[in-house]
Amino acid sequence: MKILLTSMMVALIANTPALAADMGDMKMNTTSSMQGDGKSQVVQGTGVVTAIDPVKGSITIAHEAIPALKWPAMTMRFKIDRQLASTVKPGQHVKFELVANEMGGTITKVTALK
Ligand SMILES: [Cu+2]
Repeated sequence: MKILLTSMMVALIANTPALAADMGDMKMNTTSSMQGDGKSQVVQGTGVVTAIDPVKGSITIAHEAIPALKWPAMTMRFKIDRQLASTVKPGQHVKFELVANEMGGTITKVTALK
């Protein structure tokens, strides 16, 4: 499983210069937030939007593994600002920034990928 994930990530990085740059940012963000209170962490990830609830202000994303949080790939719901939620649609592959904590997380940035 670990070997599979690692080789997937290597393949992704090799094929996607932009993603490689994002991974670098993620490491820097992780380092700086670990010097803070340790309760929340800003990380970046990618995934596919599976549902949006603008009324509740939630978005469900089938996200890829987030090594900084030791999260495997999974589908989960996050909080999101309603206006931000309106910028993406279910089915879109997105890049996102997440403020993660023990209770889940809040999406603070989300951008559709081509
Ligand atoms: Cu998750």
